[in-house]
Order: sequence, then structure tokens, then C-alpha cells
Amino acid sequence: MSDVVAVNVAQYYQTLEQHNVVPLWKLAESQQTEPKPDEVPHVWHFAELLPLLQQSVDVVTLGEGAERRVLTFKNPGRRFVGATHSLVASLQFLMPGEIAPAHRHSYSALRFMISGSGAYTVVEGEKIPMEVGDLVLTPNWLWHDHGHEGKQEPMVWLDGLDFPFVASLRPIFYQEIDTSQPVTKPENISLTRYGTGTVLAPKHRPISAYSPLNVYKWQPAYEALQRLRGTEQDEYDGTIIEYVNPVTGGHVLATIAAYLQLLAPGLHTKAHRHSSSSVYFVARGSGYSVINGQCHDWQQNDVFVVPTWTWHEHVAGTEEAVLFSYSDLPMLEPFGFWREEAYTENQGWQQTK
Ligand code: GTQ
Ligand code: FE2
Repeated sequence: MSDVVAVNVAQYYQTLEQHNVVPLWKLAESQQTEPKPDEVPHVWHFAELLPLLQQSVDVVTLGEGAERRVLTFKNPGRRFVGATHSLVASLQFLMPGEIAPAHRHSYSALRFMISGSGAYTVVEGEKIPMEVGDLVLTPNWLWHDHGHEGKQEPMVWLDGLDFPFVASLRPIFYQEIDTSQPVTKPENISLTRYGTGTVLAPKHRPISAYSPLNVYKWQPAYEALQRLRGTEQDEYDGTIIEYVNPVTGGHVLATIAAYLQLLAPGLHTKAHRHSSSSVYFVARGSGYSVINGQCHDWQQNDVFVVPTWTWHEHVAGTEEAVLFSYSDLPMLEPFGFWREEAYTENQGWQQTK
């Protein structure tokens, strides 16, 4: 063994590079013991974004340079679009008389109506009128187009998509046509069939990865919160309900879960963190959330994000607050990746406000 030549370390690392291998012991990732997301807590204020949506009418014409009039959120901690690493959030704006032509894609979307009236979405031949507070689903690979038959107000809504997740796995597929798709089914047929939840015709029991119900109306969801508020109080979320697939009881989409929660006036929830990330929309009221020890104020129609594994607690103002939210929990659950941790100390952060 006397002819062993000492390795030149610098040269060794250089040689590894030439062979397209990396020493695991040099990788920061191999030292990581818990998630450290690049994404940061952030609030997008509706009052600041609405004028920009309005101005976009002078900048692009639907059908000429834009298929959708959408401003999509980029988390300040990210290099690419996405409110979190897995979820997109956008504001969409549709003027009376406008058509956003039909397309379909392998990523899924949900929409939560913010303001206006007279707009509809057609999902796979089913026309769905959209009212403020409604949740509308466009699961993956279903044709969808939007239109506005109203006279005055533009329609504004929040779009939630699993685009960054799907893109990370690579199967991005997309098809489009120039026009609306033909309406081939009775209006709101999925609501007619599945909207009652507990009583379904026996032949209408499709088992699929996404809900067969394409619209969840505001009124029954809000009434459910009012019914439950006296008895159902989650220490982290106040009174919270999940929009579910009425056949399986599962999440609304294969990749995204959606919730509506009510925070009683002045309620201050306990803090926790979990391995799913969430986008919140303030449907009613105002308040603030303490996220990673910092106070983030929100008003009605604002959107804020809680990145993966980030401490958060919510505080309602003097009126009740209603938060719509969606989460990437279904992306984690099947693999056993979902974890939750309670904040055990009494937090000093409550004094930050
Ligand atoms: O309305 O079809 O915010 O395809 C992003 C992609 C909305 C839509 C978005 C989309 C849509
Ligand atoms: Fe779309």
C-alpha cells in the first residue's frame, strides 16, 4: 500500500463535478431537520389591487393578447409565480359582455367569487351562474370558459390553482379553442344532482379524485357556520367547515382542500404550524393574523398566505370574520407527509399588537 498517492482535495471535488455527481456531505439539504420554506407570510390588499385590475382593461383585450384578465400572485420569497411553493392565487376580472374562451389543462382550479353579478363559468358543458361567496371548481382536464351577461359591474374573483405542484412533477398539458364551449347540459346540473350532500339518486355516485359537484353556494356554507358556531370551536381555527366531495366525503380536488371558517368577534385562536401551506381570503370582516411572530392586518377581500411549517394564529376584529381558505393538504396526505405541531408556550407575540 505504499504506492497510494494522497488525494488532492480540491481536484477531487472538481473531478466529481465532471462526472455529474455531488458529495452528499456537502449538501445543505442533507443537514435539514425540518421544513425551511423560501416562501414568506404575505398579505395582498384588495384595495391596492382592484385599481390595477381596472386599469388592465386599457392594457389588454380578451381574445387579443390575453385569454384571461388575471393578476397572479408571486410570493416575495419566490422566483416564480405562486402564493406558496405549491399553490397559485390570482385575482380575475371580467367585464360585462366579455368572454374568456374555453380551455382545459392538467392543473386544477377553484374560484371564490368576490364581487359583481351576472358572470358564469361553463364547466364541461354545464353552465354555472356565479354569485358572490360561491366556490366553483374546475378540476383537471375539464373544459371551462367564463362569460359575463351582466350590464354594469365587472365580476371579480379569486382563482386558486395547483399549478406549481403540477409543474414540479412536469405533466403540464393545455388545450384551447377560440370561443366558448357549447352548453350541453342543464344549467347547474351538478348542483341539482349533488347539492344536497346526503341524499343522492343511486345512479349518481361517481367515485373520482375530485368532487362531481362543481359549485358550492355561499348561503348553505355560511348558514352551516352559523349553526355550528355554538358547539364547534376548533382551538386553531374557530368554527371551520370543509367543502367536501358529497359522494366520497373527500377533499374537493385531488390536490386542493377548501374551507370556510368563522371567527367570532374578538376571537384569538391558538397558534400551530403544519406541513401543508394555505391561502386565505377574507370573505367577511377584518382582523389580523400573527404569522411567524409578525402581525399581518387584513381587511375584507384581502388575501394572505401561511407558508409550510409556519406558526400562525388568527384574531378577529370587533365584528365576526369569515375566512375562505384552500390548502395543499391533499398533496401531502397520501404519502404520510402531513404533520401538525401545537405552539405550547403561551405566546409573547400576542403583545405585538
Ligand atoms: O380562469 O381558467 O388564474 O386557466 C390561471 C389559469 C385562471 C382560468 C387563472 C387559468 C384560469
Ligand atoms: Fe383555466
